Amino acid sequence: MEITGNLLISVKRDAVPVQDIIAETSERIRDMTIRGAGRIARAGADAIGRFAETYQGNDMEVFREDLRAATRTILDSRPTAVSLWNGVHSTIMGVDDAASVDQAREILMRNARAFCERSEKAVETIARIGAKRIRDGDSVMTHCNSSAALGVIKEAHRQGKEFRVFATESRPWRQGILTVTELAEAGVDVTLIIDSAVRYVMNDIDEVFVGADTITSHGAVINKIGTSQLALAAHEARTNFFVCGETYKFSPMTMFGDMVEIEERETSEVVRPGEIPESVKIFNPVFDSTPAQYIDAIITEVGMVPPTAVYSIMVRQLGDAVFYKE
Ligand code: RI2
Repeated sequence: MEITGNLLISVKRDAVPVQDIIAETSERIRDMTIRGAGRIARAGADAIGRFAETYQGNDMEVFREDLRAATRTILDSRPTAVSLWNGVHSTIMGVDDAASVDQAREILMRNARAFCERSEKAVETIARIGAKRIRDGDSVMTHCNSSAALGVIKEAHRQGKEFRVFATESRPWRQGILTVTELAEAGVDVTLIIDSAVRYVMNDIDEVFVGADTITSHGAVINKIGTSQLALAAHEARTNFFVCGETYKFSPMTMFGDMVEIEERETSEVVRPGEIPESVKIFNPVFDSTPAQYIDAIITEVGMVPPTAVYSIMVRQLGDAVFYKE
């Protein structure tokens, strides 16, 4: 088995469907057909589960090698959201102890299902906790398209609260279009603004709710590019700034000094071909980091916590795995 670019290619035997599952999921995550940190985590876990379910062969050594390659392919699809890493790693947990391919298959399928269920439940819990912070008459701002943040807004609306939402366009992918469509369809009073209107509008905003791709051990939040600008503007306007993030968005690697890789995407996402002189360089980072001091609270499925609490929650969840290994 070898990895060529992003495609899993078998060099040992005839093509089997497991390769299609992994290659297809990886490609759909990479080209953003599947996007959003929670969704890509569930898609990654699910792909590994389906890989196991349809795997043919009984040689444990070959299976381990194929699983390693499949895992690497999924993880290489997008680099920033640690949710993908956590989703995949909680799926493969315990598989090293399996004595046979059948046993490994069972573990992987069970873990994948458990992760997806845990993830969906976490988003629902966050919605119920966060909705308490929206009051009648409030103006709320959100950025990009976060299922956790939109869950909060939709839950408050479902509870009959009357409020309005300002949603940023979120260039270059314009996920704000998805957000306003989703909220309008749910019956929420929603206004689309361009990204550079954030500070102008912020004075009228009561709460900001954004999602998270990765949360570091010191409470910084990595989320869609522009998030830190919302946080700065909110801080200056004394507006509450809330991050909605499931605990599988906490990055264990950051406890041991690793930096979060910020994904840079194609320049073609920013300008059309021929629109600007060829000599102009384009820089397209798609995430940024918001320091803990600009965040009022992180709304997780284990409660609404200050960013400084992230480290202790991670330690509790990781247990013995917390000891540093090279
Ligand atoms: P949920 C998205 O990334 C956005 O940055 C969003 O805030 C974050 O994932 C979390 O999304 P992208 O895939 O998990 O649009 O809350 O690059 O859905």
